[in-house]
Amino acid sequence: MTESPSVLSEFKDGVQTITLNRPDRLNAFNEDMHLALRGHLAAAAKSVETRAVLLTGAGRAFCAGQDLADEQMDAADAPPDLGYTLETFYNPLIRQIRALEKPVICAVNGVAAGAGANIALACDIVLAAQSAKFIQAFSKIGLIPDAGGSWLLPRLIGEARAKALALTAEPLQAQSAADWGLIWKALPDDSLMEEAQTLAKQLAGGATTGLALTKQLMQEAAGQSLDEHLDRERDAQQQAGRTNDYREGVAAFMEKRPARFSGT
Ligand code: LHQ
Repeated sequence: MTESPSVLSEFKDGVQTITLNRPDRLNAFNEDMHLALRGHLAAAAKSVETRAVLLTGAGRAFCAGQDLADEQMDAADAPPDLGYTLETFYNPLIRQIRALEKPVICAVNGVAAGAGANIALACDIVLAAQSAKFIQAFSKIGLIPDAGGSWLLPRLIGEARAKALALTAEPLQAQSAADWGLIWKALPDDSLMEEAQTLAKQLAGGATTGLALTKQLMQEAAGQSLDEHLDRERDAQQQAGRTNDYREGVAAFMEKRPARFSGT
């Protein structure tokens, strides 16, 4: 019997769908899964045909975070170096998602716990099944919210809610996550994937450079003054204005027809 790959990847309609695939472990991360995901994201970043990425999980969970049964996590003898694990695997992954010059949509199909929750939140647009929940599980095992969680959470939902979620590890239902502004939408379970694919396809047909610059600008904004940021907007708009897609967008508007963006 050949072992199934820990991450699946499929291309259709300009969208690279990447599926975490260790369902027996609720798609918890081990080294193999990290390396596979990194490879698929790098390929998606490089491919001219890929103009949007859709990340989801196989089975009943999105991702339960770090695989706590992995030998690297064994705290029985000498304490493991979790800083090394973050530096080597999680931090590059979060940076890779944020730097990808294409929209990354996350379809949270079930529970997202620990680093699994924060990997989802690092994506550009997060949709979740109504039955899904987000759990900052770290405090239950004596850890801190990683994979960008302690940075993202207070920015997305404010310090009061962020601290309470992280300190209590209380599960947050998808609908509340949407109501709080932690994610974009909670959707009925049976329509999640269809809606996520429709959205991904729509973005894959968009003006790719403009979308990438929009993502970058919003991510940078938190660390800049308005004055600095106005300069960044000027430069980005200058770049967007030089694309074929800008020309096509204006022509389509004038001709009262849908734009056919090429992504160039
Ligand atoms: C798992 C896991 C899992 C292994 C479920 N590992 N097997 C940490 C350290 C180092 C550096 C990097 O950063 C991190 C970040 C982290 O992510 S730390 C946080 C790790 N995650 C958690 O603490 C979550 C642990 N899991 C849970 O709390 C529950 O499984 C949730 C709430 C996700 C789901 O609960 P249930 O729906 O009741 O499912 P279950 O608990 O029965 O799990 C099903 C199976 O999956 C079970 O295995 P079994 O052989 O009994 O069927 C679990 O052991 C396994 N599993 N999460 N992270």
